Amino acid sequence: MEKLQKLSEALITGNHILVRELIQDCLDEGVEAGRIMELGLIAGMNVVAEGFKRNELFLPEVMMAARAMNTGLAIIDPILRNTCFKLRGKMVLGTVRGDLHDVGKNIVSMMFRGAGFKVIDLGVDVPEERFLNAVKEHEPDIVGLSALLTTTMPMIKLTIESLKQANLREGLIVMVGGAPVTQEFADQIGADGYAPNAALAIEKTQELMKARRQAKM
Ligand code: B1M
Repeated sequence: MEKLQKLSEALITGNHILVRELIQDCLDEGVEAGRIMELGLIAGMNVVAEGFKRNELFLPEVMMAARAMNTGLAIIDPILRNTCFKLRGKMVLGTVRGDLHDVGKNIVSMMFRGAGFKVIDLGVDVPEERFLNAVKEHEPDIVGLSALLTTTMPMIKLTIESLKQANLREGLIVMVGGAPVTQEFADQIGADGYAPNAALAIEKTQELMKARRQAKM
């Protein structure tokens, strides 16, 4: 528990080398990867997000913290990936056009993988055409759209409209999320599901997939 606290602190100060070392220490001591992520990495990133909101932290500090977060996620990801073997579904995921935030999207990606989904992660600043091409190529069950800026939220709507225009929307589950996204917005733009965090996104997706299967019977 003390190590997880230190890990949070290392993340908040953007010390990615210490983050790597502390994660390794925790793993060596047998701390579960999910706990390292929740109580060390996500807990630290939440403090950073709150500090930025209150003007106590500034962009360079936030960028260093985000780099430390992504260093940590890269270590935890392969471990969580190996915890589940049954393929539950396939998801094409990305942060929409104009938006470079990837910490939350990376957590969603990792947790879905850990829950047994194959995730095709398109990265950040993903234009509509790339989502369309990925849907054609991979034929996923789910498309996941993440946005962190109020100015890029409309890109979620445009991506859904592009899917419709290309006749690719039917049969797909579109999940949306990101700090400014709400259930109300999701309803307005015709998404199937919204979740405020990665764990609830998995729950909601599974609920929607179950409802689809039952509707087909
Ligand atoms: Co930016 N930024 N940022 N930023 N940044 C915000 C979003 C902001 C709210 C900060 C603020 O002013 N209070 C603000 C947006 C304001 C607005 O739109 N109204 C903002 C701004 C303004 C900007 C810039 C414009 C700043 C500038 O340049 N002047 C710029 C934009 C760049 C661009 O994208 N074009 C910018 C840049 C950056 C950094 C590069 C410094 C860095 C990003 C680094 C990176 O991602 N690699 C950064 C960061 C880190 C933040 C804050 C501080 C933290 C975001 C984060 O990582 N949160 C953020 C403040 C905040 O959110 N309170 C802020 C932690 C993460 C775990 O949470 O991403 O919400 P989150 O993900 C959660 C859920 O939302 C959900 O699950 C995740 C995990 O549980 N979720 C989904 C996410 N996607 C989902 C998808 C789903 C389901 C759930 O289904 C598919």
